[in-house]
Amino acid sequence: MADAPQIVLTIAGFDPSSGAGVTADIKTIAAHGCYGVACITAVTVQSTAGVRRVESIDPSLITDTLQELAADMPLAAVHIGMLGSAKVVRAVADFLNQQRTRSKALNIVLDPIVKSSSGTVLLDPHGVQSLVGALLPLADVITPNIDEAEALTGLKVTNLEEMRAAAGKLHEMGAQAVVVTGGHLDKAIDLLSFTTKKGVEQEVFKAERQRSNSTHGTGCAFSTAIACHLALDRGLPEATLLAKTFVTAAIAAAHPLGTGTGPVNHLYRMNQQRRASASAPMAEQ
Ligand code: PXL
Repeated sequence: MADAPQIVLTIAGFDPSSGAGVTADIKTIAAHGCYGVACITAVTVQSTAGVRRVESIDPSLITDTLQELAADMPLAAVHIGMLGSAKVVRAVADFLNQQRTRSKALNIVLDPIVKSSSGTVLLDPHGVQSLVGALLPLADVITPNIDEAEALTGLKVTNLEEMRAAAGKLHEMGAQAVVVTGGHLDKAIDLLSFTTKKGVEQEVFKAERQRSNSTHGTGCAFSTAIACHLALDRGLPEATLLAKTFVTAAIAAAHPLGTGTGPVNHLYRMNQQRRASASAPMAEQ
């Protein structure tokens, strides 16, 4: 029998269009050969056309779900997406503190989601404060886009120099490693910044910006892919590079779905495999 897959838990909101949120994350996790489990933090009413409504989940339901899963399966990595409120942030932080005392090996990736791309608030200001105080120091890596880097630091972030400064401030605030994603800039620049014994090291990842209307869920796909690579024992620079490659390919292979910003194609590798097996000669009976 093949080796058991690494288990990756995503703690995130539900987007019924499956471009972002837990259902999208499960696709990303499956695409990386891991087994995905999920804890829903909020339910949204949305489509590719935008977010219409957001309802939080009772924090005690979240705590019970997390305890149930962690008691049942060894978690190799946890991905944290939309949280919604300070109460939910605290429930997740309490769970992760408890898990970290049990297993130092748990990889934690925090995507500090504050707003949807259409501007709906997905974490209130009190929640942002709690996230900075309780979750940011627990995470192995946080993956803010430039708007989130601005919201967390209070700094203006519009170019690579300002991304470097924001990452530096996030380290001062307690972040061990940061990837600031700048997909909206002219060049799609991501900055990985991490602390070593020698001090802060920074690596820049550049790609041509893709002109595409299928970018719904890029942040979730990127941060979840990093969680999968860490679960598979890859280092952070390699995980970042591979996650960026995954998202670029998922945008390029996306089908135009919906009337608004379409979802990326998380499962593009399945189509590649299907095409490859369709063109392979049949085995002789
Ligand atoms: O893309 C950010 C995001 C994450 N998670 C959920 C969302 C959104 C954006 O709308 O709805 C559940």
